[in-house]
Amino acid sequence: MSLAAPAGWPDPATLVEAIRSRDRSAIAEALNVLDDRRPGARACAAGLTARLAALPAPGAHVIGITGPPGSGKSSLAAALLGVWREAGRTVGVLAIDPSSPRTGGALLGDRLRMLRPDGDEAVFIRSLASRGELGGLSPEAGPMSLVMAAAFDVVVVETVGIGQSETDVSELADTTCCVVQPASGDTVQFLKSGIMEVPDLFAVSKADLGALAERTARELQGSIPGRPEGEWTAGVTLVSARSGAGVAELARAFGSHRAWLDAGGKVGERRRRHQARWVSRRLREEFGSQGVERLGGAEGLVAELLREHGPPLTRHEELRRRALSLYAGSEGEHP
Ligand SMILES: Nc1nc2c(ncn2[C@@H]2O[C@H](COP(=O)(O)OP(=O)(O)OP(=O)(O)O)[C@@H](O)[C@H]2O)c(=O)[nH]1
Ligand SMILES: [Mg+2]
Repeated sequence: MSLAAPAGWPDPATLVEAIRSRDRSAIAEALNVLDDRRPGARACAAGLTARLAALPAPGAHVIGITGPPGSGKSSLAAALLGVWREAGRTVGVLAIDPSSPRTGGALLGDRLRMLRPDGDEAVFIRSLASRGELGGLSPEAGPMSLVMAAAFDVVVVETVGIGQSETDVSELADTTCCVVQPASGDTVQFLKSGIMEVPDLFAVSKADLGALAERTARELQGSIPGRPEGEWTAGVTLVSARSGAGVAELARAFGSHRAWLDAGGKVGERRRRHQARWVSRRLREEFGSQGVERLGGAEGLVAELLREHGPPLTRHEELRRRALSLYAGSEGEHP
């Protein structure tokens, strides 16, 4: 696939340079291109992600903040942002907003803008519609996080959900934190039922509620399975966005997880695996699980994508063509 810009669309190479120098209008433009379904935009997006994926493993820390509706994710993200900014780090935020009126939770963007009315050039916030009511990640979130990671030291992706394979922010983050609110026994039960493996960190929010929060933290701590020597074991941090308690400690826990990934040279591999899963998931959405089977099955596809790694949008397009030609070979089966 050509990496040149189609007429009328920005030149990907120029755009990537501008993104890396944190040019806000270039970042906004790149995010718009990734969000645009027109063919010219798709071609430009492919060139853009190819260049972004080829950058030397960026130092950016991509953080996923997930958890049930109303658990306190946005408030916590805003508090963490304060800690990171104090440490001089630039921060990009992708807020996947289900805008659930149920919880009365403010959109993260609004909340942050409310907290920092003067505006901060080192912070960039972009809200993204969620795919469904439960806050499923839209397919654009993966490539968008690549743009953010090229520009900022820390990239936060906030999304509702815990562990559903479709909606999992852990598939684009280096470190995923699950936010659990006090006395949410259901959540703890749910977590125990099998997805304790997914988050790298747990935060029990609203610690200012006192004993209730402490009990929830103990319960959660007690259900984290032991890990073999050398493996990462998720810890539980009690935090209050309201009082600020535990926020710096949680920021340190994020740092420790990233340092653990770095020490084991795991960041690049983790990102390649995320990108492979992203491609595989896009193909399943278009061609169904039957289609994926014809391409070698989900596992086989991920293995192939890891073996022959390439920019995600480019690999996706190649495999789409392969799937289409398989279907063209057997008339009338295309879904
Ligand atoms: N007491 C207390 N309340 C909090 C704290 N953090 C958030 N809340 C409240 O919890 C509610 C939800 O907070 P949000 O930060 O919007 O939660 P969220 O998980 O982002 O919500 P959604 O994005 O709608 O899923 C709000 O009413 C907050 O005021 C906290 O540290 N202490
Ligand atoms: Mg929120």
